[in-house]
Amino acid sequence: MLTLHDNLGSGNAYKVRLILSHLSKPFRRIEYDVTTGETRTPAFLGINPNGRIPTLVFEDGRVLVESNAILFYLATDTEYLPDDAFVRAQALQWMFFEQYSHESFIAVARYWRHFIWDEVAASPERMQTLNEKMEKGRNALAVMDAHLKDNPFFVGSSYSVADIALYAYTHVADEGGFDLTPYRHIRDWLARVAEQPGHVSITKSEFES
Ligand SMILES: N[C@@H](CCC(=O)N[C@@H](CS)C(=O)NCC(=O)O)C(=O)O
Repeated sequence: MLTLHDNLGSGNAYKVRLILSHLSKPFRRIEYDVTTGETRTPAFLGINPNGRIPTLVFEDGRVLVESNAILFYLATDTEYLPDDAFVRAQALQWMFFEQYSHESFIAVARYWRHFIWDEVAASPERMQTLNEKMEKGRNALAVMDAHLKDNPFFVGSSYSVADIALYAYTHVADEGGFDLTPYRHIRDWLARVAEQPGHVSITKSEFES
């Protein structure tokens, strides 16, 4: 069985739980507290030298890290990865966008506000950085909203790994202080994603071993 080194608060790890649920693939879950360095122990660094979850371990011992690489692998030969090479590359385009222009601002703002707020609020430098991240996060939301004005999903006309990657932190962006009210097309898309068969919430841990 697959083993997911996981954290229930993490959007990156949620991407993996979500596609596994869509695919009805059972997995074992091991929870780590990412606020106390549990992914930085020698034992965990032996599995993922980068010290981060999600980390997926296959039955034969192979290890795959980086949420969007895991999504890409698990979606291969399924309806969640487009067949057409150009559309598949467009899915990757949005997944790279997610990691560089979205997750680094929206996920980090959420982590700071929702998980380690006292530490951040006590530091004027971090509060300044937070404001900068909020502005860049709003830029990413504007790019997404403009795309979704004319498209039901991020690539092609159906739900794919690109939507899973972008849904993970967008649907909890309010926990990072982002108000989604102005982004009507994003809100409609969030509702469409939540209607997909096999959808689970970010905190659902039914596969826990
Ligand atoms: N680019 C990576 C980011 C993974 C990541 O930042 N994981 C965080 C939780 S969301 C983590 O493990 N943090 C613990 C640490 O850095 O010690 C991915 O997409 O999987």
